[in-house]
Amino acid sequence: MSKTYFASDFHLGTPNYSESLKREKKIVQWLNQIEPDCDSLFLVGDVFDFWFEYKTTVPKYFNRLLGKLASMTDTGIPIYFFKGNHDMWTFNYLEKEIGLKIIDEEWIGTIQGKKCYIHHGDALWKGERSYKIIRKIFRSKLAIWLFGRLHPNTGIALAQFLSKKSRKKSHLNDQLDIPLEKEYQYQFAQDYVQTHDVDYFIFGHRHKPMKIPIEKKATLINLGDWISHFTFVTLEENDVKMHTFSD
Ligand SMILES: [Mn+2]
Repeated sequence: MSKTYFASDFHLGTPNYSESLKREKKIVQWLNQIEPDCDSLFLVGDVFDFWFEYKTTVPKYFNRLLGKLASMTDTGIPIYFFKGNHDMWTFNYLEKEIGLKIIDEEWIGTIQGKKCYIHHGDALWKGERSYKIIRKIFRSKLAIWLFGRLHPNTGIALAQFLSKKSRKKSHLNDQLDIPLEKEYQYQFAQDYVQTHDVDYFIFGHRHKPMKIPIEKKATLINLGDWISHFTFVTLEENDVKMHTFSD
């Protein structure tokens, strides 16, 4: 029986080379394990802690993962790569060279008979207004063009500095143990089901594994992360299951 697999928030590149490499090898091990019964794979954002494609070069590293993904798409397995807030600057390398299907925002469709709404999970809720503006600027052609003018050594160093800074800040402001009613993804999903028919909301971004029933018989899923949880989700035979990978 074939399954659809979901995971997110590998954040490869952080906190340092050796830790990231360890995680990358673990992810490849997981991919080797799921490949035989994987009918499609959804990587729901923040695969990389930083990614930027220059016209003639891409960040070095991550070759084990990219090679594995390329070999999977070569055998015909569709792999969806959602832009996260850390790795939105992909322009066509991952499509052309690795064979990934790049998703800018949400993906809405039916998988194994279930209606799914899939998104990285940032900037969904109507209250996230100031963040949405910053996000728009980051994704703008002008910002991308300007960043592309920087020498990669400068640009990537700057990006790593900013990423570290934002992580420190978000750990203070964005606690994982906030009550469910205050979770933006939960608020968004509860609103959305009032007017749309959805079985599963599947998000990343919060690094907080969740599988929570919400109104109208829908379920909210957060994929967790591969920094401390090593969680993934399968959709199979009308059922959604959360798993923890152990090597
Ligand atoms: Mn994120």
